[in-house]
Amino acid sequence: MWRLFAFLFLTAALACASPEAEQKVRPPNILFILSDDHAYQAISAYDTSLIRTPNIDRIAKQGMLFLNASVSNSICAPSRATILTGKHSHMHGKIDNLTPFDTSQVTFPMLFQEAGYQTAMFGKLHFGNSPKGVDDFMILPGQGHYINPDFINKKGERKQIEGYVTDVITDLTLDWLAEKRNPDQPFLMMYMHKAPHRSWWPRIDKFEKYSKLQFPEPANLFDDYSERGTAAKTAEMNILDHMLLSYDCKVMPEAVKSLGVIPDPRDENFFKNNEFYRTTEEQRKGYQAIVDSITNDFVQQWPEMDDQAKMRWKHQRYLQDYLGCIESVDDNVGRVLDYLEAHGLAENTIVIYMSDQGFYLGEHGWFDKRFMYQESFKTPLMFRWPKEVKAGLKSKALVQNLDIAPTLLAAAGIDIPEDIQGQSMLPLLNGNPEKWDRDAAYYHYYEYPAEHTVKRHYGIATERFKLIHFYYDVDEWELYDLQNDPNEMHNLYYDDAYQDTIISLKVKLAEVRREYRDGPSLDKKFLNDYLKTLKR
Ligand code: SGN
Ligand code: CA
Repeated sequence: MWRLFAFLFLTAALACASPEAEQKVRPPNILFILSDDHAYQAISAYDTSLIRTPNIDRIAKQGMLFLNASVSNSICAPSRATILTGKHSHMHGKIDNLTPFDTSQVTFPMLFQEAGYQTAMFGKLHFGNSPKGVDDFMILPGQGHYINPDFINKKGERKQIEGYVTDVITDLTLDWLAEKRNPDQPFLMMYMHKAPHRSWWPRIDKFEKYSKLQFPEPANLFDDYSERGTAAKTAEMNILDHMLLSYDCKVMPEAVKSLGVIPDPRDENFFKNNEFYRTTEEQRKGYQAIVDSITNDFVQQWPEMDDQAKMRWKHQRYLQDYLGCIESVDDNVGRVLDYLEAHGLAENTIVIYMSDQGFYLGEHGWFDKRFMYQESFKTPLMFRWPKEVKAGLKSKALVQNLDIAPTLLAAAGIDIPEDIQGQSMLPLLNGNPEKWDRDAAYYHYYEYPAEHTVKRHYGIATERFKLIHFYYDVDEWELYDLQNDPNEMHNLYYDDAYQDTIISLKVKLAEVRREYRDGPSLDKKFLNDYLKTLKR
């Protein structure tokens, strides 16, 4: 509370001083934009081969683009808990999507609220409980829906809003900025999209447009996992084998059955389980016409296709819907950026765009995330603050989602709690990269046994190498040389030429686990086993 008084006092005092002086000390506003499962391969600031995202790119061009940002656990709710607390999963306890988030913990919006910020959150949180530290919120229940979504407000009421989820979340955000924002207070806006999460339903016009487009394939679409361990071989996220024809690819279930394909329950209940049942009559007509044309194409082509052609057909269908969702995200980000500009707010508002993790768009033959391999370990991240950060910067630093909270707190001049494990990225943003000392990013994934069957693993990534240990029902190590093998196709763990590298990486891994207090490294048995692996 004292901070609020200090801030109000300062503002009042400065009202008598020059406008420049006020500009100088006024804490920045924060617009934190989070998307769900947005692969960096689908942002043109990173990669122009799949889609143009001119609005998201604006943030990068006018600020700093992080080329090696990663998450500490590549799955939705754990990553969000890490963003909000600045801690690794084992410290905040939300190790997977199922464990409830312990709301007695401090999250950064609470600290902003206490410091005198006006705070709000709109969109997907996915904690199973309501956010703390926000004056206003409208959140999607659980994963939420794309079409005519329901929202939960601060009073706990549930309200359905007609429209497409990405547009609706943006409308709520813009309405709040226009009608509820108090110009005498700085604001923290958490603007959090559901898109482009599975099952990838674009708005009707984008669905139509993208269903007619074709996209390039990644070099390793047909990865057979022969040079990697058990985990990659047993994961159930292969586009050919595990992507569903109705639920995901939007072929009418009768057509799937008529061709003798055994339907998954999610396919059988296409209408009940999917977004279709939420449409108004008019929306239904629009979607149905496109679903019918997809179904016709399927019926004509599928019987003649071999497995390779089926993989290609499903991959195209997948990208069409996924990228159609992204175009709406980009348009809507543009609406909010325009609002900031039109209202003189752009200069002193920090805008962050990131995803809760990356995603496979066919690399290794996959969709989904979870693995520590590049496409899901890395996440898009860009940061704009015209008043303090130069335009057009790029950083290769090994920043992680746990650095968001301390960075924003530092930027706002709010004390960073001592138990936060992330580091402020301000030195990088201010052009002092020598003050950034992380040389290995730590990762730990837990959600197994579970959907997609990605085995538990932890590891470290340096600028050049990645060392991963899969455990629980296996005990396997993998090493990748990111310079010589950027697509991570060859596990080098058993290669004699890399044994010294492995030892130094294992020492680093033990150090990092100790520093972050990740349980087993402090355990005697673990240390003994660990020393044995060094002597292997
Ligand atoms: C759902 C999806 C999964 C996805 C998880 C986690 N299946 O369960 O494919 O991995 O969410 O996603 S679905 O049949 O319900 O679409 S996360 O972003 O929430 O972590
Ligand atoms: Ca996600």
